[in-house]
Amino acid sequence: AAAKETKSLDTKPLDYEEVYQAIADILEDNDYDDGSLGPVFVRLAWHASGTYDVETKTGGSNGATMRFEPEALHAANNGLAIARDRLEPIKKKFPEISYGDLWTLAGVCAVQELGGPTIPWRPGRQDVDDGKSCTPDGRLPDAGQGERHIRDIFYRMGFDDQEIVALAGAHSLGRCHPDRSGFEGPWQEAPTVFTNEYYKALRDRKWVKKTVKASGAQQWVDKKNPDVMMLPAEIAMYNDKAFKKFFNEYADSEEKFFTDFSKVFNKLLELGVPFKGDERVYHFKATTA
Ligand code: DDH
Repeated sequence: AAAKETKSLDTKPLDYEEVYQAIADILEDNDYDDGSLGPVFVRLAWHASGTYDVETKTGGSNGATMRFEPEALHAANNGLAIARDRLEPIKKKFPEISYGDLWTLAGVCAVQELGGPTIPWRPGRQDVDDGKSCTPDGRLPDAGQGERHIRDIFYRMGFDDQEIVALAGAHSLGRCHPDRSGFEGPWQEAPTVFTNEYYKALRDRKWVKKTVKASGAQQWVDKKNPDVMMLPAEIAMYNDKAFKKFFNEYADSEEKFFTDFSKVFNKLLELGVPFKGDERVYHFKATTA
């Protein structure tokens, strides 16, 4: 009995505030892309979660199946090994956290630290030990396709038109890499600051077609600043009447975008997670605020 007592006194519950802080501490890296790992962490959290299928209740961030083949090799996940590897020292430091919790927490941390809204987050994802529950390829959106495909993909996850458009605003962060997706460039000039500039760019700029030299992929670029880009799927979405209404709402109001993004990103990261219901919901405080 004495030994048992000592053990329970020694085991400190995992402090997710500490994990959040540890992730915040590694975001800045002047040798990587635009100086921050934040965008690729957000993409990792999204691709881990966006495999969910409401009908079969398969996929999602529970399990962290992207660690295994074949999911690790799906073309949509090109480049995400970088994000997974960069989070490995944090997993070593806090071994009790599941990879599913760590990756989604990294997405939350990155959005907040780069100036975005507070995203409620709770732990509860359990890892699996092999790739048996990897989802089939093709569950994530194909940027070369149009609005019908995008609706098919996101309705399958359980999102509606407004939520699809709110989620797309994550492209306020980061860039496309020719060796990962074939596309090239950021969506606006400040890819490490979370704002509604993505929506303003779609609404206000003149977009012209361009072929990426390195890959042959077709994308759209800002006529005035051809370093800035949009994906074929995004121009197609913007030209859809029902989607356009929401794009313009978010271009008009960053406040509305932040409120809606917080809800929908939380929903995305929780798809298919078997919460017990008594988990504490965290609202982490951004260290940069
Ligand atoms: Fe995305 N995204 N995404 N995206 N995404 C890419 C990069 C990033 C689509 C295609 C691409 C979301 C939705 C869509 C982020 C977050 C989110 C790239 C470039 C392509 C292509 C990858 C590369 O070359 O490195 C398409 C299509 C859609 C769609 O909605 C139709 C969503 C929902 C999110 C989210 O997080 C909620 C982020 C962040 C990046 C930047 C990554 C980086 O390394 O930088």
